[in-house]
Amino acid sequence: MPRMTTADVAVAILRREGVTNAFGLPGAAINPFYAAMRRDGGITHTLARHVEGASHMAEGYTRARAGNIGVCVGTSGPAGTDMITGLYSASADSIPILCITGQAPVARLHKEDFQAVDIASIARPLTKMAMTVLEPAQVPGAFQQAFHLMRSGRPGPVLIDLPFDVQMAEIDFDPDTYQPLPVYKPAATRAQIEKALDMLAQAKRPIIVAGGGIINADAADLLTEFAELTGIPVVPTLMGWGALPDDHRLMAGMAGLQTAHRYGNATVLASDFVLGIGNRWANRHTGGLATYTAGRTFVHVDIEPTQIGRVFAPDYGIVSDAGAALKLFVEVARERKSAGWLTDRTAWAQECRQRRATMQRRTHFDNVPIKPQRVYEEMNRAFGPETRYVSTIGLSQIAAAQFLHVYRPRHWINAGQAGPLGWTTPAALGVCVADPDTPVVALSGDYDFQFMIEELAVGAQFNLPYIHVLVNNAYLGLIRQSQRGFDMDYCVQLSFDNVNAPELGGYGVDHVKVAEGLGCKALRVTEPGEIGPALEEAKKLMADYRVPVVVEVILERVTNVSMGTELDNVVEFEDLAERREDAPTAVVALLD
Ligand SMILES: Cc1ncc(C[n+]2csc(CCOP(=O)(O)OP(=O)(O)O)c2C)c(N)n1
Ligand SMILES: [Mg+2]
Repeated sequence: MPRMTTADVAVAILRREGVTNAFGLPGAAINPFYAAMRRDGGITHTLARHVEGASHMAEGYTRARAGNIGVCVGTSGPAGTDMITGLYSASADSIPILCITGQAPVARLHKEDFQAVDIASIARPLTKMAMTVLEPAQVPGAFQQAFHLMRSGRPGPVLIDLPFDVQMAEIDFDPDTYQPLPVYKPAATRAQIEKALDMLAQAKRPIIVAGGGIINADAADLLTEFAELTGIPVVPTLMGWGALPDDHRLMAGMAGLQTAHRYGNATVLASDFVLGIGNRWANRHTGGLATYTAGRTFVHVDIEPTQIGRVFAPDYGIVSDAGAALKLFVEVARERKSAGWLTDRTAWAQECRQRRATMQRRTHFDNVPIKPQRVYEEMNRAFGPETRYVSTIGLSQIAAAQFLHVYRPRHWINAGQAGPLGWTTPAALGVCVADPDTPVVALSGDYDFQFMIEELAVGAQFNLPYIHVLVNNAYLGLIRQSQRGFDMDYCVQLSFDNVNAPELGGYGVDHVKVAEGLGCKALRVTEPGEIGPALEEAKKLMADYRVPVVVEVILERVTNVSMGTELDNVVEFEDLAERREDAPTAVVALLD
């Protein structure tokens, strides 16, 4: 039996569980683990500039490809606390990441040792398991259990905290006979699916609400097949966006208070039946529940039993992995179709499509300073369906969801529930590591960009090229807009006269200089006609230099973005599209 340090055991298990990449930064308390990674040589390590950045890189890495599990590594004390935001964001969005921290020696944990913090207790509410491993012989089991839990049921993160002496201790372990534990995923029964389809058959105006669980289950194709078989329009949630291509005839638009389409909300309100699959009725999707649920029958399918009924009681709940449920939905629907039992939904689907063709927001503005809507129009022109978008939060992200087009699963990568400012840059880098062959376009407001700007150096050092569209309004824009309710504009200004860059005219930080200082390329545009050429130039720079390329667009300082408190009272602040030229990149042509 091979005898090895538990650090070597941990790395051997990571390898056998399929890990090829890690994001992090070393410190004294995690050096034995780094030594083991070095000895093994099979894990590519990306050195973050901030440990929170490493945790978001791990998230981006997981989110980019089915089956990926991002690993982030840090030392004891502040490294673990820095990664807490990543654990929160990952758990909130059902994303598995494995966070490994060093720790003070076991015998000194209670002595207020240098950088000894009870990280497992801090991480516990945000993880499926958080464990300080006190016995060296428990290390194999801890890692085996970690992978089992991350992949089973509702996916989510795990933290394993390894005291220095535990990492150094030797145990007997045979890597060759190590076997990952079976993964548990509940599956719907045929009787449950038949009952759901019976209920659906009673409906006149049904829709499918497609959540991120479909993406996690890698079941977008099954969703598309089911929608096509039954002819039922699909409303993706923000986490499910891309499960059905935006140009699909059954794509009915997103619904919600912010990241939503006018036609998406109108279709939800017109519906009488909602089949939710792998979704969690997020409050920014539903708005007020009275409006959302009135006059509608709900069937809810989710992998996590306690999610059924959490937000409101559905008429029928099914505990199932989205993929397993959809497989049966397709099977039974196909049988019913050949038996001639399926209701023809053509008229209802056409009605939804008509709404899509008539309820668009205007994007074409020629104003200087630039209006944000125009940026997304130009992005739609410049970036094809293969593009993976990465964004976090703010007016920038809300407008992106309203105006951009997403055609494939995992091509809208967003910290949906937690929305931690600063997430975009490191998450985009994690996506680049996971899939270097697909173009990545990140989108940030100026504040999100400034939060973790140092991570750009990681992209420059490790040659992780992507385009970062930075929409600069010199404001905490979303919070400025929400402060209208308090009749104030307080602590939300990012503008100042930069003594080194008077040409910025009070827009504050010189992002171009900072990005260049970090080893990236950067362009700035101030006129709408310059956006398209700048995006093309960015593609060239990215190919030539293999580093992140920032395209900063100087926006008008105040643009309010459509939002509201109920699905039926989203406030519009701009003219709506009336002619094709008002929304020239809309997928469904505006009816003249
Ligand atoms: C860590 C953190 N703190 C505060 C917030 C609240 N918040 C949400 S959006 C926002 C302003 C974002 O400004 P910016 O990135 O410039 O985007 P804009 O809304 O201007 O497009 C703030 C402060 C948050 N989401 N995360
Ligand atoms: Mg801003």
